[in-house]
Amino acid sequence: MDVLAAVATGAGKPFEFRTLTLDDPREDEVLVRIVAVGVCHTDIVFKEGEMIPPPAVLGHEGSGIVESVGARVTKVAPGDRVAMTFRSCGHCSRCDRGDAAYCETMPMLNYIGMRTDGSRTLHDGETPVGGSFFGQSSFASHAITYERNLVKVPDDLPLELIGPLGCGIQTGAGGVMRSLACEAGSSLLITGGGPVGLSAVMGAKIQGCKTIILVEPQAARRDLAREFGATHVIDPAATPDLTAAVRAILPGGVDYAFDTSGVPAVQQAVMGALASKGVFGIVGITPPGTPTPGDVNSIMTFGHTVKGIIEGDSDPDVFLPELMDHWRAGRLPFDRLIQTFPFSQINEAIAAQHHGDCIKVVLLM
Ligand code: CXF
Ligand code: ZN
Repeated sequence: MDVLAAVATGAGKPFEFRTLTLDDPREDEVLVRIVAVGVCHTDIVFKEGEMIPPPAVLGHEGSGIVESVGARVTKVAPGDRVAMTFRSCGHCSRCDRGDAAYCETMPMLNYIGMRTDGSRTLHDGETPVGGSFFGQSSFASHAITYERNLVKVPDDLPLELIGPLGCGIQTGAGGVMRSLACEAGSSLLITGGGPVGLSAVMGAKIQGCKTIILVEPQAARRDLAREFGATHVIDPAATPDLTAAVRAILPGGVDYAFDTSGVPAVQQAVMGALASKGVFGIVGITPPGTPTPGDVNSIMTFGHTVKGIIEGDSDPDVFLPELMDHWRAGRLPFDRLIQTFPFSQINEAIAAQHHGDCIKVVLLM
Protein backbone atom coordinates (compact mmCIF):
# COMPACT_ATOMS: atom_id res chain seq x y z
CA MET A 1 0.00 0.00 0.00
CA ASP A 2 0.99 3.65 -0.39
CA VAL A 3 1.90 5.45 2.83
CA LEU A 4 2.95 8.99 3.62
CA ALA A 5 6.26 9.09 5.48
CA ALA A 6 8.65 11.70 6.86
CA VAL A 7 11.91 10.41 5.41
CA ALA A 8 15.33 11.06 6.95
CA THR A 9 17.56 11.87 3.98
CA GLY A 10 20.85 12.65 5.74
CA ALA A 11 22.61 14.52 8.53
CA GLY A 12 21.73 18.20 8.72
CA LYS A 13 18.87 17.83 6.23
CA PRO A 14 15.18 18.26 7.06
CA PHE A 15 12.78 15.32 6.98
CA GLU A 16 11.19 15.04 3.52
CA PHE A 17 7.62 13.93 2.99
CA ARG A 18 7.38 11.12 0.44
CA THR A 19 4.80 8.59 -0.63
CA LEU A 20 6.38 5.16 -0.11
CA THR A 21 5.21 1.60 -0.62
CA LEU A 22 4.70 -0.44 2.56
CA ASP A 23 4.59 -4.25 2.34
CA ASP A 24 1.49 -6.19 3.27
CA PRO A 25 1.94 -7.63 6.76
CA ARG A 26 3.55 -11.08 6.86
CA GLU A 27 2.07 -13.83 9.05
CA ASP A 28 3.73 -12.50 12.22
CA GLU A 29 3.24 -8.82 11.43
CA VAL A 30 0.62 -6.20 12.25
CA LEU A 31 -0.35 -3.19 10.15
CA VAL A 32 -1.11 -0.15 12.32
CA ARG A 33 -2.66 3.12 11.15
CA ILE A 34 -0.64 5.66 13.09
CA VAL A 35 -2.73 8.24 14.95
CA ALA A 36 0.17 10.03 16.65
CA VAL A 37 3.88 9.62 17.26
CA GLY A 38 6.24 11.14 19.79
CA VAL A 39 9.69 12.39 18.88
CA CYS A 40 12.46 10.94 21.06
CA HIS A 41 16.04 12.21 21.21
CA THR A 42 17.13 8.83 19.85
CA ASP A 43 15.31 9.60 16.57
CA ILE A 44 17.51 12.67 16.20
CA VAL A 45 20.69 10.79 17.18
CA PHE A 46 19.97 8.12 14.56
CA LYS A 47 19.09 10.71 11.90
CA GLU A 48 22.11 12.92 12.48
CA GLY A 49 24.47 9.96 12.88
CA GLU A 50 22.95 8.25 9.80
CA MET A 51 23.00 5.11 11.90
CA ILE A 52 20.45 3.62 9.55
CA PRO A 53 21.76 4.74 6.15
CA PRO A 54 19.35 7.22 4.53
CA PRO A 55 16.79 7.27 3.12
CA ALA A 56 15.17 5.92 6.26
CA VAL A 57 11.94 6.18 8.22
CA LEU A 58 12.48 6.59 11.98
CA GLY A 59 9.92 7.09 14.77
CA HIS A 60 9.44 4.73 17.71
CA GLU A 61 6.75 6.21 19.94
CA GLY A 62 3.73 5.46 17.79
CA SER A 63 0.14 5.01 18.80
CA GLY A 64 -2.67 4.01 16.51
CA ILE A 65 -5.32 1.58 15.41
CA VAL A 66 -4.69 -1.93 14.15
CA GLU A 67 -5.73 -2.14 10.53
CA SER A 68 -4.88 -5.75 9.66
CA VAL A 69 -2.96 -8.68 11.12
CA GLY A 70 -0.98 -11.64 9.76
CA ALA A 71 -2.33 -15.19 10.06
CA ARG A 72 -0.30 -16.07 13.17
CA VAL A 73 -1.17 -12.91 15.14
CA THR A 74 -3.49 -13.46 18.12
CA LYS A 75 -2.68 -10.65 20.57
CA VAL A 76 -4.45 -7.88 18.67
CA ALA A 77 -7.22 -7.61 16.09
CA PRO A 78 -8.28 -4.99 13.55
CA GLY A 79 -9.81 -1.97 15.29
CA ASP A 80 -7.77 -2.31 18.50
CA ARG A 81 -6.31 0.92 19.88
CA VAL A 82 -2.63 0.34 20.58
CA ALA A 83 0.47 1.93 22.05
CA MET A 84 3.72 0.95 20.34
CA THR A 85 7.01 0.26 22.08
CA PHE A 86 10.36 -1.41 21.40
CA ARG A 87 10.60 -4.89 19.89
CA SER A 88 11.87 -7.97 21.71
CA CYS A 89 11.93 -11.64 20.67
CA GLY A 90 9.95 -13.05 23.63
CA HIS A 91 11.86 -16.34 23.81
CA CYS A 92 15.51 -15.70 24.73
CA SER A 93 17.06 -16.03 28.18
CA ARG A 94 16.47 -12.31 28.95
CA CYS A 95 12.89 -12.16 27.65
CA ASP A 96 12.08 -15.36 29.54
CA ARG A 97 12.86 -13.64 32.82
CA GLY A 98 10.92 -10.45 31.99
CA ASP A 99 13.97 -8.49 30.82
CA ALA A 100 12.59 -7.66 27.38
CA ALA A 101 14.64 -4.44 27.20
CA TYR A 102 17.80 -6.55 27.29
CA CYS A 103 16.56 -9.10 24.72
CA GLU A 104 19.50 -10.99 23.24
CA THR A 105 18.47 -9.78 19.79
CA MET A 106 17.59 -6.19 20.79
CA PRO A 107 20.01 -4.55 18.29
CA MET A 108 18.83 -6.67 15.36
CA LEU A 109 15.15 -6.22 16.14
CA ASN A 110 15.32 -2.49 16.71
CA TYR A 111 18.27 -0.71 15.15
CA ILE A 112 19.34 -2.27 11.82
CA GLY A 113 16.75 -0.66 9.55
CA MET A 114 15.37 -3.86 8.04
CA ARG A 115 13.72 -7.14 8.95
CA THR A 116 16.04 -9.75 10.45
CA ASP A 117 16.07 -11.63 7.11
CA GLY A 118 17.46 -8.53 5.41
CA SER A 119 14.27 -7.58 3.58
CA ARG A 120 12.76 -4.10 3.72
CA THR A 121 9.20 -3.20 4.62
CA LEU A 122 9.44 0.15 2.78
CA HIS A 123 10.37 1.12 -0.77
CA ASP A 124 10.48 4.37 -2.73
CA GLY A 125 9.68 3.04 -6.19
CA GLU A 126 12.36 0.36 -6.64
CA THR A 127 14.68 1.88 -4.02
CA PRO A 128 14.74 0.14 -0.62
CA VAL A 129 14.16 2.51 2.30
CA GLY A 130 15.46 1.95 5.84
CA GLY A 131 12.60 0.97 8.14
CA SER A 132 11.70 -1.47 10.93
CA PHE A 133 13.13 1.10 13.38
CA PHE A 134 12.30 -0.25 16.86
CA GLY A 135 10.15 -2.72 14.91
CA GLN A 136 7.82 0.10 13.82
CA SER A 137 9.22 3.18 11.92
CA SER A 138 6.20 5.22 12.89
CA PHE A 139 7.05 8.60 11.32
CA ALA A 140 4.49 7.54 8.73
CA SER A 141 0.77 7.21 8.17
CA HIS A 142 1.03 3.41 8.63
CA ALA A 143 3.59 1.04 10.13
CA ILE A 144 4.36 -2.65 10.07
CA THR A 145 5.01 -3.90 13.56
CA TYR A 146 4.87 -7.01 15.78
CA GLU A 147 2.79 -8.39 18.64
CA ARG A 148 5.48 -7.71 21.23
CA ASN A 149 5.60 -4.05 20.18
CA LEU A 150 1.95 -3.57 21.02
CA VAL A 151 -0.01 -2.89 24.19
CA LYS A 152 -3.76 -2.30 24.01
CA VAL A 153 -4.98 1.11 25.18
CA PRO A 154 -8.24 1.30 27.18
CA ASP A 155 -10.95 3.52 25.68
CA ASP A 156 -10.69 6.20 28.36
CA LEU A 157 -7.08 7.01 27.57
CA PRO A 158 -6.24 9.59 24.87
CA LEU A 159 -4.64 7.66 22.00
CA GLU A 160 -3.04 10.89 20.71
CA LEU A 161 -0.93 11.29 23.85
CA ILE A 162 -0.03 7.71 24.64
CA GLY A 163 2.89 7.09 22.21
CA PRO A 164 5.63 8.52 24.46
CA LEU A 165 4.78 5.94 27.13
CA GLY A 166 6.45 3.44 24.77
CA CYS A 167 9.89 5.02 25.11
CA GLY A 168 10.61 8.33 26.83
CA ILE A 169 8.12 8.11 29.68
CA GLN A 170 8.77 4.45 30.48
CA THR A 171 12.52 5.09 30.34
CA GLY A 172 12.29 7.87 32.93
CA ALA A 173 9.61 6.46 35.18
CA GLY A 174 10.85 2.89 34.78
CA GLY A 175 14.44 3.91 35.37
CA VAL A 176 13.48 4.99 38.87
CA MET A 177 10.62 2.56 39.57
CA ARG A 178 12.16 -0.57 38.03
CA SER A 179 15.87 -0.30 37.22
CA LEU A 180 16.92 1.61 40.34
CA ALA A 181 13.86 0.51 42.30
CA CYS A 182 14.31 3.49 44.64
CA GLU A 183 12.69 2.67 47.94
CA ALA A 184 10.43 4.97 49.98
CA GLY A 185 12.49 7.46 51.98
CA SER A 186 15.53 7.23 49.70
CA SER A 187 17.32 10.14 47.99
CA LEU A 188 17.71 10.54 44.23
CA LEU A 189 19.65 12.93 42.00
CA ILE A 190 18.32 13.36 38.44
CA THR A 191 20.49 15.16 35.90
CA GLY A 192 18.62 16.62 32.92
CA GLY A 193 14.98 17.72 33.02
CA GLY A 194 13.77 16.78 29.55
CA PRO A 195 10.89 14.31 29.09
CA VAL A 196 12.91 11.41 30.50
CA GLY A 197 14.24 13.34 33.50
CA LEU A 198 10.83 14.82 34.35
CA SER A 199 9.23 11.36 34.06
CA ALA A 200 11.91 10.18 36.48
CA VAL A 201 10.80 12.91 38.91
CA MET A 202 7.20 11.63 38.66
CA GLY A 203 8.43 8.06 39.15
CA ALA A 204 10.44 9.13 42.22
CA LYS A 205 7.36 10.75 43.73
CA ILE A 206 5.38 7.55 43.12
CA GLN A 207 8.14 5.55 44.85
CA GLY A 208 8.01 7.86 47.88
CA CYS A 209 11.56 9.17 47.60
CA LYS A 210 12.24 11.66 50.38
CA THR A 211 14.78 13.84 48.56
CA ILE A 212 14.44 14.39 44.78
CA ILE A 213 17.06 16.72 43.31
CA LEU A 214 16.80 17.78 39.66
CA VAL A 215 19.64 19.46 37.77
CA GLU A 216 18.37 21.34 34.72
CA PRO A 217 19.41 24.60 33.03
CA GLN A 218 15.94 25.75 31.92
CA ALA A 219 13.94 27.56 34.61
CA ALA A 220 10.53 26.49 33.26
CA ARG A 221 11.54 22.84 33.45
CA ARG A 222 12.87 23.27 36.98
CA ASP A 223 9.52 24.83 37.97
CA LEU A 224 7.64 21.91 36.43
CA ALA A 225 9.88 19.46 38.28
CA ARG A 226 8.94 21.12 41.56
CA GLU A 227 5.26 20.70 40.71
CA PHE A 228 5.91 17.02 39.98
CA GLY A 229 7.58 16.49 43.35
CA ALA A 230 11.23 17.57 43.14
CA THR A 231 12.32 18.75 46.58
CA HIS A 232 15.37 20.64 45.27
CA VAL A 233 16.36 22.01 41.87
CA ILE A 234 19.80 23.09 40.71
CA ASP A 235 20.64 25.36 37.79
CA PRO A 236 23.96 23.99 36.49
CA ALA A 237 24.71 27.30 34.74
CA ALA A 238 24.81 28.98 38.15
CA THR A 239 26.57 26.08 39.87
CA PRO A 240 30.27 25.66 39.09
CA ASP A 241 30.66 22.58 41.32
CA LEU A 242 27.71 20.20 40.98
CA THR A 243 29.15 17.65 43.39
CA ALA A 244 29.49 20.30 46.11
CA ALA A 245 25.98 21.64 45.44
CA VAL A 246 24.46 18.18 45.96
CA ARG A 247 26.55 17.58 49.08
CA ALA A 248 25.37 20.93 50.44
CA ILE A 249 21.86 19.44 50.36
CA LEU A 250 22.86 15.94 51.50
CA PRO A 251 26.33 15.88 53.06
CA GLY A 252 26.43 12.08 52.98
CA GLY A 253 25.56 11.98 49.27
CA VAL A 254 22.59 10.52 47.39
CA ASP A 255 21.42 6.92 47.49
CA TYR A 256 20.59 6.93 43.78
CA ALA A 257 21.40 9.00 40.70
CA PHE A 258 19.92 8.95 37.22
CA ASP A 259 21.57 10.70 34.29
CA THR A 260 19.54 11.73 31.27
CA SER A 261 21.96 14.46 30.15
CA GLY A 262 24.57 12.36 28.39
CA VAL A 263 27.14 15.02 29.31
CA PRO A 264 30.39 13.30 30.41
CA ALA A 265 31.37 16.10 32.84
CA VAL A 266 27.94 15.91 34.50
CA GLN A 267 28.20 12.13 34.84
CA GLN A 268 31.65 12.56 36.38
CA ALA A 269 30.30 15.11 38.89
CA VAL A 270 27.44 12.74 39.80
CA MET A 271 29.93 10.07 40.87
CA GLY A 272 31.29 12.45 43.49
CA ALA A 273 27.79 13.01 44.86
CA LEU A 274 26.95 9.32 45.49
CA ALA A 275 26.62 8.03 49.03
CA SER A 276 28.41 4.81 49.93
CA LYS A 277 26.68 1.91 48.15
CA GLY A 278 25.01 4.51 45.90
CA VAL A 279 23.69 3.34 42.52
CA PHE A 280 24.03 5.46 39.38
CA GLY A 281 21.79 4.61 36.41
CA ILE A 282 22.61 6.06 33.00
CA VAL A 283 20.22 6.61 30.08
CA GLY A 284 21.80 9.72 28.50
CA ILE A 285 23.61 8.98 25.23
CA THR A 286 27.23 10.22 25.45
CA PRO A 287 29.58 10.90 22.52
CA PRO A 288 31.03 7.61 21.16
CA GLY A 289 34.12 6.52 23.07
CA THR A 290 33.17 8.24 26.35
CA PRO A 291 34.64 6.19 29.22
CA THR A 292 32.54 5.00 32.16
CA PRO A 293 32.40 7.82 34.74
CA GLY A 294 34.17 7.53 38.04
CA ASP A 295 37.38 6.01 39.26
CA VAL A 296 37.60 2.24 39.70
CA ASN A 297 39.29 2.42 43.10
CA SER A 298 36.65 4.86 44.39
CA ILE A 299 33.86 2.69 43.02
CA MET A 300 35.32 -0.24 44.93
CA THR A 301 36.05 1.69 48.12
CA PHE A 302 32.55 3.13 48.40
CA GLY A 303 30.68 0.13 46.99
CA HIS A 304 29.22 2.15 44.13
CA THR A 305 27.31 0.68 41.21
CA VAL A 306 27.21 2.27 37.74
CA LYS A 307 24.57 0.71 35.51
CA GLY A 308 23.26 1.25 32.00
CA ILE A 309 19.49 1.34 31.63
CA ILE A 310 17.40 0.62 28.54
CA GLU A 311 13.71 1.51 28.44
CA GLY A 312 13.53 1.64 32.24
CA ASP A 313 13.85 -2.17 32.41
CA SER A 314 10.26 -2.23 31.22
CA ASP A 315 8.37 -5.40 30.46
CA PRO A 316 5.86 -3.44 28.37
CA ASP A 317 2.90 -5.81 28.75
CA VAL A 318 3.10 -5.31 32.50
CA PHE A 319 4.59 -1.85 32.90
CA LEU A 320 2.65 0.18 30.32
CA PRO A 321 -0.76 -0.72 31.80
CA GLU A 322 0.70 0.17 35.23
CA LEU A 323 1.78 3.60 33.89
CA MET A 324 -1.66 4.09 32.33
CA ASP A 325 -3.20 3.43 35.77
CA HIS A 326 -0.84 5.97 37.36
CA TRP A 327 -1.87 8.55 34.72
CA ARG A 328 -5.56 7.86 35.33
CA ALA A 329 -5.04 8.35 39.07
CA GLY A 330 -3.22 11.65 38.50
CA ARG A 331 0.14 10.35 39.70
CA LEU A 332 1.88 10.47 36.30
CA PRO A 333 0.71 13.65 34.53
CA PHE A 334 2.94 13.06 31.49
CA ASP A 335 0.39 14.85 29.30
CA ARG A 336 1.75 18.08 30.80
CA LEU A 337 5.08 17.42 29.05
CA ILE A 338 3.48 17.16 25.61
CA GLN A 339 2.92 19.71 22.88
CA THR A 340 1.19 18.43 19.76
CA PHE A 341 1.99 19.48 16.19
CA PRO A 342 0.54 18.34 12.87
CA PHE A 343 2.69 15.61 11.26
CA SER A 344 3.35 18.01 8.37
CA GLN A 345 5.26 20.24 10.84
CA ILE A 346 7.81 17.63 11.92
CA ASN A 347 10.80 19.83 11.10
CA GLU A 348 9.35 22.89 12.83
CA ALA A 349 8.37 20.77 15.86
CA ILE A 350 11.87 19.33 16.21
CA ALA A 351 13.35 22.84 15.93
CA ALA A 352 10.99 24.03 18.68
CA GLN A 353 12.03 21.12 20.91
CA HIS A 354 15.70 21.81 20.15
CA HIS A 355 15.29 25.46 21.18
CA GLY A 356 13.62 24.41 24.43
CA ASP A 357 10.23 25.88 23.46
CA CYS A 358 8.53 22.58 24.28
CA ILE A 359 9.46 19.47 26.22
CA LYS A 360 7.95 16.55 24.33
CA VAL A 361 6.73 16.78 20.76
CA VAL A 362 3.91 14.54 19.62
CA LEU A 363 2.98 14.62 15.94
CA LEU A 364 -0.64 14.10 14.98
CA MET A 365 -1.44 12.34 11.71
C1 CXF B 1 17.82 4.24 23.02
C2 CXF B 1 18.72 4.18 24.20
C3 CXF B 1 20.16 4.31 23.83
C4 CXF B 1 20.55 3.35 22.78
C5 CXF B 1 19.68 3.44 21.58
C6 CXF B 1 18.23 3.30 21.94
N1 CXF B 1 16.53 3.95 23.42
C7 CXF B 1 15.45 4.72 23.23
O1 CXF B 1 15.34 5.79 22.71
ZN1 ZN C 1 13.36 6.64 22.44
